[in-house]
Amino acid sequence: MKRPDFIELFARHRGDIPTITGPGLMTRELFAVTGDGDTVLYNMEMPYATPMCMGLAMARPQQRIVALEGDGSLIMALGVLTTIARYHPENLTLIVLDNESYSTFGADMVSATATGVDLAAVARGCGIEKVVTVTTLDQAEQVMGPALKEPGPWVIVAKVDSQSEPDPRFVRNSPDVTEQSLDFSRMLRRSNGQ
Ligand SMILES: Cc1ncc(C[n+]2csc(CCOP(=O)(O)OP(=O)(O)O)c2C)c(N)n1
Repeated sequence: MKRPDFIELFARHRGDIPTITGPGLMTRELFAVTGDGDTVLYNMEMPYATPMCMGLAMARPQQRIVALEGDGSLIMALGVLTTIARYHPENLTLIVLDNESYSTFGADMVSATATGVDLAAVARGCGIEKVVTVTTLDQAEQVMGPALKEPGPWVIVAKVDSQSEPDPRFVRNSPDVTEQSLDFSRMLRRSNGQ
C-alpha cells in the first residue's frame, strides 16, 4: 500500500475530526489533501503526536481525536500504548503508518518493525482490544469508518511502502507550525469538546 493513497483514504473519512500528526513526509501529504483548515495539528516532533492525543482525548471525552504517527515515532514512546490501555479513552484512534523505516530520512534507515517487531501485537499485549493491521486499501476502507466512529480506543497499523521521496501529487511544503498551533488551539476552544 502506498502511503499517499492511504492518507487520501484517511482524509476522505476524517471529516473535521481533530488530528495530530507526527513529523515527516506524512505531514506534507496530509497537508496537501486536507488544506489550510484548523482541525489538524501537523508535524509534532517524534514522539509527541500520540501522547498529545491521549491527553486531548481524556480531556474531551465527547470528541473523537486521531493521532497519525510513523512507526519510528511510536517506537520512541512505546510506553504510551500501556497508558492508552490503562485509561482506555474510547474516543481515541491511533493510526500508525508502518513503513518499517524512518523513511523521511531515507528508506534504508530501517526501524525495529523491519526486524520483527509487530506493533499491533504490542498494542494487544498492552491490553488494547480494537487493534487492526491493514495491508491493502480495501482493508483500510473497511476499517476506517468504524475506527473513526465506534468506541475504542482503536489502533490501526497500516503497512505502507517505505517512500522517502515526496509524491509528485503532493507539492506543498510543510505548514507553519506556530500558525497551525494557534489555529488548532483556537479551534479546540471554539468547539468546546463537542
Ligand atoms: C525528536 C526528533 N528527532 C528527530 C526528528 C527528525 N525526524 C523527522 S521525521 C523522522 C523520521 C520519522 O520516522 P517515522 O516516524 O517512522 O516516519 P516516516 O519518516 O517513516 O514517515 C525523523 C528522524 C524529529 N522530528 N524529532
